[in-house]
Amino acid sequence: MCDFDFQPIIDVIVDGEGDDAAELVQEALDAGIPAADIIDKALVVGMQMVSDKYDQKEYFVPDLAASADAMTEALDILKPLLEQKDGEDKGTVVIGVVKECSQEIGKNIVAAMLSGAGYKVYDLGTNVAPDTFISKVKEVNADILAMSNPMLQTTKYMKETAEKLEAEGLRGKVKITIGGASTNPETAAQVLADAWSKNGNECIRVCNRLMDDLQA
Ligand code: B12
Repeated sequence: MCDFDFQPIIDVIVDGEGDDAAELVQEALDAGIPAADIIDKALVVGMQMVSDKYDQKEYFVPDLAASADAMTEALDILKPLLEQKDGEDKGTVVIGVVKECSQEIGKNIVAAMLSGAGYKVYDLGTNVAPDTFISKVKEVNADILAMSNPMLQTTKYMKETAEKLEAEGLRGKVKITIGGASTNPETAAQVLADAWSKNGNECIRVCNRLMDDLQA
């Protein structure tokens, strides 16, 4: 099973061929490949190649959009599998992409994986203003606020949100975790978040640790 050839899936993501992506992903599932492996070893790899081509000015925004559409078609098949719960109720997470950003694929993966890991997830979508994050956190009594930040220029909104949470007196009750292409572990400190993770699997481990901290 580990010698499964992910290259055809990588290629259709790079070429932005959605129908083919959906078909090949279904074939991988039928061959017994776990959804998380298809994401990590094919979809994310393909998207990184797309990103490199964009950096090298070989691809432009319409190419990014075509690859993103292909990825979305593939994820439509995988999401229900990621979301299958293991029965536990681990905590409540509010998640969204920060203000002025509409890039949501990474956030969608993380939201689905957290849901599958037993978290109750409220997904606010994209372009979420700091006040919108705060009202949802209050409304659902969230344990964790998870912000996705694909673009460097929107980093400031995570800090603004953390400061507003502090001003509401909620900082002791609500942990903040962040991620996205334009973040790293240092960004977490910079925007007053408690944690950063690279991907959905790490985010699950981080949220489990944050829940332990809250309950300590
Ligand atoms: C596809 C794409 C788009 C698509 C998005 C479609 C969609 N429906 O989401 C479209 C075409 C719309 C787009 C538009 C733009 N994009 Co764009 N885009 C990308 C690209 C190539 C891939 C993003 C992606 O989906 N990756 C696949 C997913 C699975 O990976 P991911 O997002 O990184 O998510 C993973 C982790 O980061 C993490 N994660 C993500 N969120 C969270 C949240 C939490 C809480 C945690 C813990 C973890 C986590 O887990 C995920 C799963 O592993 C990236 C390059 C890149 N390296 O990411 C550029 C990129 C993000 N885009 C970029 C830019 C510049 C733009 C535009 C400004 C281009 C333009 N001139 O118009 C616009 C901005 C539009 C806007 N205001 O939002 C830049 C940002 C640069 C910067 N440093 O600020 C990047 C980095 C490209 C580059 N190399 O320069 N883009």
